[in-house]
Order: sequence, then C-alpha cells, then structure tokens
Amino acid sequence: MNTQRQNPSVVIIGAGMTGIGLAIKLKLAGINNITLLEKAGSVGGTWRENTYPGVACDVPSHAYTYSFAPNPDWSSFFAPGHEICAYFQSVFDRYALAEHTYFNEEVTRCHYERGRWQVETANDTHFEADFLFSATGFLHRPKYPEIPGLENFAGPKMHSARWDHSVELKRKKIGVIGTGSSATQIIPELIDTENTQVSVFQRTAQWIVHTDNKPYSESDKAKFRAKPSRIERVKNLSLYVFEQGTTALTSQSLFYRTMHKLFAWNAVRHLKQKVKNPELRKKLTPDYTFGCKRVVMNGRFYDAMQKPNAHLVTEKIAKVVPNGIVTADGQHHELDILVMATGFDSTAFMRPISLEGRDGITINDVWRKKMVAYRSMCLPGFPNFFLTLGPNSPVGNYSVIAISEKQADYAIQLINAWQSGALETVEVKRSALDSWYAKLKGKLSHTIWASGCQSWYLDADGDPLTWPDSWKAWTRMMKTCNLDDFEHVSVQAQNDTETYSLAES
Ligand code: NA7
Repeated sequence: MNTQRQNPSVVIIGAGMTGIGLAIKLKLAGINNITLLEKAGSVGGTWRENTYPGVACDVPSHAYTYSFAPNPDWSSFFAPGHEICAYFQSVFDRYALAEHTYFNEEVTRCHYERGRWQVETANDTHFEADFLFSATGFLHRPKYPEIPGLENFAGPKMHSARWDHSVELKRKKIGVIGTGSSATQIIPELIDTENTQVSVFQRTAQWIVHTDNKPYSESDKAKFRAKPSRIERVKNLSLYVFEQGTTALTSQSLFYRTMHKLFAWNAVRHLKQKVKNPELRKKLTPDYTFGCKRVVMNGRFYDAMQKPNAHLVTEKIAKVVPNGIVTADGQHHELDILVMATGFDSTAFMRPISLEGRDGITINDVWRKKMVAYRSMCLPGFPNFFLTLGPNSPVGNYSVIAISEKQADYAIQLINAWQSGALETVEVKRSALDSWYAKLKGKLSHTIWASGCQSWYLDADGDPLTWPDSWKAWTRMMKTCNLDDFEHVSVQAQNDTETYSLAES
C-alpha cells in the first residue's frame, strides 16, 4: 500500500447529523485525515435551522441517537429540536471534531482533477482531498408556495424552517399554510398562545398517528444511566415498531397488507375518537391510502383544531393580499402574520453546489433524465465521491441516523478496498447503476408511495425517492460491496467479491 493510500484525505460537506456521524465513523475506522466544511457558524444542520414553536423529532429520541453515543438524558420520548441540536454539539465536542471543522465555509464548487477532489468555498478557500462526501441532507432548502400575491403580504411572513423569533405572536391573527409534520407541531403552539386567531389552510388532509410525548423523569434518566441496556431496549423496541410500519408500506405479503390496514384503521379510530364535530372530522379525513404521504406522528393537532380560536380552511387559496388570504370562494381571511409550513425541496440534495466529476461531467448532466445513485450513494463519472442520504435512501419513517450510519459503514468498506489497491478508484459502473435501479424501479411501482398522492417522496416523474423494501433488506444491501460493480477492479478483488441481490429480499 502506498503512503497516500494509507492515509486518505476526506472532505465532508456539512456538519449536520450525517456529517458528524460520518466523521466519527471514519475516525473510528482509523481514517483521521478529515475536513468538515460547514456553511453556517455552528453544527446541527436541519436542527439548527428549524426553531419553530413546537419543533420536535417524529422518531423516538433513543432511536434518533447515534449507535456509538447513547444519551440517557433525553427529556422526553420525542425530543424537542433544541435538545437534539445540543446533543449533536455534545457528540461533536466529545469526538474532538472542532479540529477538523471549518465553519462559515459554504462550498460552492467541487471538481475532480488530477485524481483528487478540488473543493472551493464562497470565501475563495480551496481544499483538496482523495474522497469527497456530500452530507448536506435533503430536507434543507425551504420550499415556498407559488401563490399569486405572496410578495405583497404586508405583515411578517416566514417559512417554518426560517422562524423569526422577534415576531410577536400574542393577540395576532395568524395564517398557517400546510398541515404536514412541521405545521401540525406549530399549530397547537400558536393556538395556545395568548389571544391568537389561527387559520389553517389545508390543501390535503393528513394521515395522523397518535403519539404521546411522555417526559422522562429524573428517575428514568438515572435508570438509563445506571443500566444502558434499558436504553437499548427502548431503542430496539421503537425501531422494531418503525420497521414493521415501513414493511407494511412496502411488502405485498398478506401479513403486512393486513398490518397496513390495521395502521390505517387505528389512525381513523384516533380521528373519530378525538374529533366529534362530523363536519370538521370529514374535512380532516384523508382521501388517499394510508402512508402514501409521510405519516404524521402527532398527539396535539386534533385537540388544538377544536379550540374556538382555530379555523380550518379547506377552500383553495386564490391569492395573498396585503392583509390576508383570499380563497377560491371569494372569502377574505384577515391575517397579521403568515406562516408557510410548506416543506422543502427534497430533490436539491447538494445543489446549488456545482459538482463536476471526471471529464467535466456535472451532477445536472448525470441527473438530467433521472435522479438516481447506485445504492443511493455512488455515481458513474464521480470517482471517490459519496452521496449520503441520496435518492432512495429514506426507509419509510425509519430513523435517518440509523440509515446514515449504514451508509458510512458501506463507504468505509469501499475506501478500505481503495486503500488495499483492490479498487484503483471508487467509481461505480454505469451498467451497475442501471441494473440496480431497474430492480429498484420494479419494486417502487408497487409501493404505497406510488399509489397516487402528491408528496415530497416523489421525483419529477412521480417515482418514489424512497427505499422500496424493508429495513432488513436495506441493511443487507449496505453490509456487502460487490466490487465487480466498480471500475478498475484488481484481478484478486474480482475473485473475492460478494454479491447482493434485491431479489433476495
Ligand atoms: P411537508 O410534509 O412537505 O408538508 C408541506 C405542507 O405544505 C403540506 O401540507 C402541503 O400540502 C402544504 N403545501 C405546500 N405547498 C402548498 C401550497 N402552495 N398551497 C397550500 N398548501 C401547500 O413538509 P414539512 O415541513 O411539514 O415536513 C417535512 C419533513 O420534515 C417531514 O416529513 C419530517 O420528516 C420532517 P399537500 O399535502 O402537498 O397538499
């Protein structure tokens, strides 16, 4: 092994959940020459950016935790956003990542030249590395609604991921556009704020699974500290439930189809128990299959919507005017503040960074026809580049921390193959990507996400950008590398490869 290969240099774009976890996994694997580039002045990614009232994770805290850094101190079953951000900061500190990190360095361009990645930032700083990871997340670029007159609104208006805490909410008429996971967390908080009137503009009713956010007492935390196996138990049980839920959205077996019906029945039962007014209940009842959009996990929204200061508006928004919203029926809804809980551009990934691989090929070239990546991580023409949480990586509502850890392990295997000389460069073959996606596509069309609703899970062609199989199948795929799927494999390595087949799952 030559010296450079013994000590590969790695640049990671983004110090959010994925970037931090990845850097630590690399360090634990003995790869220490790591540079983390973060566009903001602190860590945390989406958890730093989303500070709206009521922000919390929709995955149980102990399951939304790195496997190598369990946390006995979570304050509740579903942790609030600021606590999650503090957790990432504490893990970042514990693993001394500050010495690897440059803050306020927004990456603008990366290109592969002379066998290495050249990385440029908005400050005109230049970095060079053997390997490049994009860890920018996918729920990151706010999506603003395209509504006539939006720019004319005279009062404060803000996206849920860009909350302006200087805006006084008390005694205000507030409009919220959207009823997704973010909106259903914000709305109860706004409704419970002194003397507000809250109009909720719902385009599509959501499937909502009732959750109780039980706080952990000091005694619970002491027990978690004294016996870490208790944390493991809670984590494993939570992940098991999510695993079953995910399989119920993807499997065609009778057992899981029945389970899917049970989940849906339970959500309807919850709606019926909670919402007594038949007219309101009808408006809140989804008209598409359970799980087609990401299932909302929430225990407060239905109660909040029945309070006298809550107003559900289901008429289409016609336009925004300086002092409110006019709906298609001509009604004028007077507003002082407008909240856009309208989600994210989930297909931006690392863009607008200009990413150029071998021979000048750009990410827009390679994704012109279809946004795909081999095992959601590797792209032909982009040697030694890994995309984390790329297309087809969301495994239903499963914990993205667990998903990204598996991706880190997979990339480390390939870096190790490069270090040993089994791979000249880590560059997937076009044919391998095509045949991998062909198998995936066959499964995608049978999933719930392709059953006819609109959601952030879909690409421009209406194909799901999710993983169409179980968590078990995902872990199986990430466990082994088929080096034959990569360019420039040494003869010895060809003899040693293992193959994963989607058909196995
Ligand atoms: P989501 O889940 O994408 O929800 C966005 C919401 O905004 C959803 O209710 C949309 O209605 C609504 N929306 C979007 N554009 C418009 C316009 N133009 N008019 C009316 N309503 C609109 O985003 P979230 O931030 O709630 O959650 C994103 C993820 O973050 C979530 O899944 C968790 O993983 C964390 P639609 O349903 O499209 O009719």
